[in-house]
Amino acid sequence: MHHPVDANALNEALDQAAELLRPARKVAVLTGAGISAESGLATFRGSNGLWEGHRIEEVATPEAFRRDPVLVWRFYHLRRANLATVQPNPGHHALAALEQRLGAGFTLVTQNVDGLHQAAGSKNILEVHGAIRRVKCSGCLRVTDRGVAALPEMPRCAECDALERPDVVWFGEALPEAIWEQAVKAVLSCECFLVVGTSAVVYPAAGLIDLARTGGSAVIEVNVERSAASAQVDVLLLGPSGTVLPELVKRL
Ligand code: BJW
Ligand code: ZN
Repeated sequence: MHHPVDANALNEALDQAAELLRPARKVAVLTGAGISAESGLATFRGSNGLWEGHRIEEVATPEAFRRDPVLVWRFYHLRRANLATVQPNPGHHALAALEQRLGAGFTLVTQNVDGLHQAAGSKNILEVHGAIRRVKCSGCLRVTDRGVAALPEMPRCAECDALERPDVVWFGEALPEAIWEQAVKAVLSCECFLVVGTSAVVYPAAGLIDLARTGGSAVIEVNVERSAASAQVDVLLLGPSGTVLPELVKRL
């Protein structure tokens, strides 16, 4: 881990990444669960990725919710309660600082539903998988922001009494169209694309990496290990985003 050769390799990669990022006036970022790991939130596919023995593909689907809404809600109640206890980490803050530097040229596309980018002060955020602080009525589709306050075990809509669900995107569901379109536009027009803390296996979000390349952007990845995207990036920064991102922004 702390072998000097590794430290040197990361240092050199950080210099290369800074060279790509420094001249860019349009920058897009894609974040995944890894950026929130250092805030204490479990990732989906890591060693702590199972919840009570269930894989995410078994609880984050409309079928699972129809079959066993109590189970699915239990999973989300726990994660909502957990959110009340965690804070953004230096990785989130570094991205907020990068936005300060770039202004309107900066777009943050996040797969995360945890709201920690907002808490760190990022502004131009596209939440392509929804937000866990919001619930959506499964009947009339009304969306309400509930923050992280405790909810009834099975929350029901105040308007139509149908069962409410978390306003997140489950497997097999479409991403919010307008938000997705903005993400595609930002990624196609950016000069530098930063991919942080994602296994890059869930589509269509992972497809943004290909799209960035198609649009001619440089791609920088930050991850503690190689991901499905690593073979196609220009610079891979192997390390925790909470230390790597502040280092990168410092070098600009
Ligand atoms: C660190 C770190 C540190 C750790 N520092 N790094 C076959 C091929 C292609 C696609 C499909 C297919 N079969 C099915 C599909 C479609 C499916 C899909 O992609 N499945 C694949 C798994 C195969 N996709 C969908 O269903 C999507 N919808 C869709 O396709 O709709 C089509 C449609 C069109 C029109 C009408 C109707 C339908 C929807 C996908 C929704 C995903 N939802 C979830 C749950 C959200 C709610 C919730 O949070 O509960 O989103 S699943 C889960 O995975 C969550 C995440 O956003 C997403 C991505 O995970 P992420 O963020 O990458 O996390 P991990 O855990 O995988 O990785 C963490 C990474 O961090 C690791 O690499 C670590 O190394 C790293 N890390 N610590 C830096 N300190
Ligand atoms: Zn309703």
